[in-house]
Amino acid sequence: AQLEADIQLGLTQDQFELHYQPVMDVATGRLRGYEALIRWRHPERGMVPPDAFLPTAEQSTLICAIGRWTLNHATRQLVAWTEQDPAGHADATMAVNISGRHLATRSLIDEVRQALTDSGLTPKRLILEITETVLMEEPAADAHLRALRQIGVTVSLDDFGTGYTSIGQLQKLQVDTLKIDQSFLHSPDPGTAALVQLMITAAHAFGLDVVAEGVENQEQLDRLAAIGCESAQGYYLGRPAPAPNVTAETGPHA
Ligand code: G
Ligand code: G
Ligand code: MN
Ligand code: NA
Repeated sequence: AQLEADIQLGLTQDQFELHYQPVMDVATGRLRGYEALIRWRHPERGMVPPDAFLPTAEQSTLICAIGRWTLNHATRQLVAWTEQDPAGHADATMAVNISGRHLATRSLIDEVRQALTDSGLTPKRLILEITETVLMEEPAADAHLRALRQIGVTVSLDDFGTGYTSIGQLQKLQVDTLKIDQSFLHSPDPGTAALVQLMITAAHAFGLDVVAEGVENQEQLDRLAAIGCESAQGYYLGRPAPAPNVTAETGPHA
């Protein structure tokens, strides 16, 4: 309860901030967009990572307040970058993580519409990341994602491969993009490469784009290029960073 009260206070006192991690085009090395990742700059505890407060926030409607805050800030930030550097950001996207509890609320649809109107961002440049588990377990997910896609926003299936979605189900889900979980790039098991190849082939067959997560070196990037994965994200391509340090030129640095 103390943590909940602290989060509530943090929201009113503007203690949260977003860090942005670039998503790069594998074939060209160019910027495709960013994922917004929340951080809590706590007055006494310093920078608090999301794993330390999101589980508590998810136990109440606090997670919806955090979600609204993130949507509003991330959309405005992308529009600001686009105004500063139109050439580098013309079609750049902004991905925002949406929790299951927030997706379950019908009001999310109006909140997304409002964030788009307030920021002036083109709907398709906003990507909502939904985890595979939420999509399978939240009864309202399908209908709400359908309504969100009707607005024109892009939906991405996050952490793919860690849950129980079968490849065949991809065909019926309300998603545009698949994010392959970073565990697949980091596995020492040689069979994993074939599995990644299979996921990418299936995703393409169903008309989905693919983002590989957790790229930490050039070999991983080369392998993704060879199997036709269009986008990649990871420390090798750029770490999550606060807004002032992000530019369209963010690129590989070993
Ligand atoms: O950097 P990393 O530690 O940022 O993120 C850890 C986890 O927190 C990830 O699973 C990510 O999806 C989640 N996360 C980060 N920011 C947000 C956010 O704004 N909302 C939600 N619901 N999850 C987030
Ligand atoms: O939303 P999602 O669960 O995908 O959150 C992404 C998480 O992965 C964040 O915590 C982010 O900081 C982290 N991350 C991003 N790139 C890398 C990477 O290359 N390696 C590792 N180990 N973690 C990463
Ligand atoms: Mn994510
Ligand atoms: Na993920």
